[in-house]
Amino acid sequence: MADDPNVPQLEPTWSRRQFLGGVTGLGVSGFVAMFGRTALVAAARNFWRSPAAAGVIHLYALDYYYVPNYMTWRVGERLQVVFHNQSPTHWHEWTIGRPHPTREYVPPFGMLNGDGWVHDFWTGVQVTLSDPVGVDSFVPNQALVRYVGPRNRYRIATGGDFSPTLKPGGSLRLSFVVPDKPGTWHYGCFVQDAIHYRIGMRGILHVVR
Ligand SMILES: [Cu+2]
Repeated sequence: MADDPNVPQLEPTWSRRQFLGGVTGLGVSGFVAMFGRTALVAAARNFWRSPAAAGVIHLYALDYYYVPNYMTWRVGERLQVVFHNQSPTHWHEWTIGRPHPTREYVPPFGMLNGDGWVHDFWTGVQVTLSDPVGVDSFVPNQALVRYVGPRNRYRIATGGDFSPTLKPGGSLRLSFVVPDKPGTWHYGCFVQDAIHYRIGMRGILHVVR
């Protein structure tokens, strides 16, 4: 598949380039050679304490990863996340939570996190949904959701965590004030029996005060 010339080649080093967003133009090895490993670690640490997002964030789902795969949100900030499914062929969702403490044995991969979250980040959070395009389904779970426009365009469903699932090419806007839930959260796509999540379709969200 990866060698099929008809398949557009996705940038394979996206994550690493994002990770080193502050040192654009230097490869990892060049950066290490110039500044040493300690500096690289320091850069990574600063990266994890990246400035809190403001305004509109675009979150892209691809096969099988998110861009960006990290975010920092500040409690009380009013944000809009426009979630886009950029895959030409696959359905993807966006959930945020904290991982299940139990793990399960999945041959041939070994011990893996179970699917789904223990805590759904969106529980009790007021969220406004708008501009639905190609929404396959939307599960509000315990969020307090307001829908702009005809509800049938959101294909509201029940079961599982708060989750918009988009068809290929779909998009959806989520507007909310970051709730007072500081700490490290995770986001992921559990489509196809959580295989997407397990092979890397996930990200980290820092919520800071
Ligand atoms: Cu997915």
